[in-house]
Amino acid sequence: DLVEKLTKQRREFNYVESKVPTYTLPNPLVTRGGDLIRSPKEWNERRRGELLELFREQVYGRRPDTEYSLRFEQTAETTRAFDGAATGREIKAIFEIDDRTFSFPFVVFVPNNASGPTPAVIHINNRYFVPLATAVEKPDPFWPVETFIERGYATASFHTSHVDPDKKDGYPDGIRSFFADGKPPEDTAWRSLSAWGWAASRVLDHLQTIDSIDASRVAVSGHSRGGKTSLWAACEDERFAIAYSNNSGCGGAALSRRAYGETVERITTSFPHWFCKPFSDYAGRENDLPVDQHEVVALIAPRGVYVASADEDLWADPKGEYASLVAAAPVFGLLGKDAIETATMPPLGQQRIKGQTGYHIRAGGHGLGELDWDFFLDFADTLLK
Ligand code: GTR
Repeated sequence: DLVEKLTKQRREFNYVESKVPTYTLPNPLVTRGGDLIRSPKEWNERRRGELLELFREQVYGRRPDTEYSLRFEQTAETTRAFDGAATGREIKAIFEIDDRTFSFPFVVFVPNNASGPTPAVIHINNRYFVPLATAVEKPDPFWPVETFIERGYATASFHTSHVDPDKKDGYPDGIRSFFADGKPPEDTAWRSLSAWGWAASRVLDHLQTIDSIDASRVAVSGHSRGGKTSLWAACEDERFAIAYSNNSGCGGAALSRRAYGETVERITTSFPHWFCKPFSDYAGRENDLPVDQHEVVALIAPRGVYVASADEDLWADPKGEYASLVAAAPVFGLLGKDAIETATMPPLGQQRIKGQTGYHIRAGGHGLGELDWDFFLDFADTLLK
């Protein structure tokens, strides 16, 4: 079966549930000093900031506070996309620090016939850039623009590597190096995942200038490394109303302590540019992490979080992805919101939604397609419409 096959392929990784180590998750509602958080006020004033700092220092790195200017330049437009249903624009985000500039392109679509400002989804595309012309001509299940429009959503997307190249030695060409004026990154400085999430926030800056979009109803989404990014983007930027994390696995929704499928050791070795240096120190000793990934979900509370898995994508640990969503429920509860608390996963191909959180596990392998989007938009409808 699948577990046997995968175990043979990747002998050093665990795919057997009974071999998951025993662990205790850190309680998101207990401070580092051991105090129990009892009110929304205490959460906001004492715990949320502390947790955010822990993730910056230990996992994703700290963003720079260097001042920059940002302007948006339109490079292409079509007002009649999809038989007149949408207007599409290609935009260049141009950053300036002193006399240096950096830019990345993104594409935005807004429905033409909406009765008022619409919600929107910003999709972090880790695979490729979809220029305006391609988006109009060729349906793409990875970013199904027409589906968004039909369902009354505006949408925008950019390609991660245009912001920070997705490779070990890509630093000199990315936004991080631009901010550091070419100096090498400090151990606890931001890495690519955080840089991509930051870029999603800059796209949101642009959406805030569009009258036909309601910027208080914007979701951020991503698949796999993009799904790790969408979660962290929503932790760092509280303007995002929902984070959708698809097949995000290790360093995304999956609990690090389960060490099932991809591990901290493997991910920090294969992708040293994704996480800040301290995260790699937890290789093989996940139990020592002061945080775990359920607390990323908790940091997004009381806003919406949607997690999706695929049953053959064991590398991403579907059980661990679901478990972190459930383990964050007490924080939603403290903040007066409902969230999924059921310990057992929903049946294959069925969606579970409760209040601010939603989940599905689809049949098949690692990927993002129409079914995932349909389920996600059903969830988004409950919170944004
Ligand atoms: C894999 C990586 C995963 C996931 C995936 C992807 O190689 O191990 O963590 O990010 O790539 O982004 O598709």
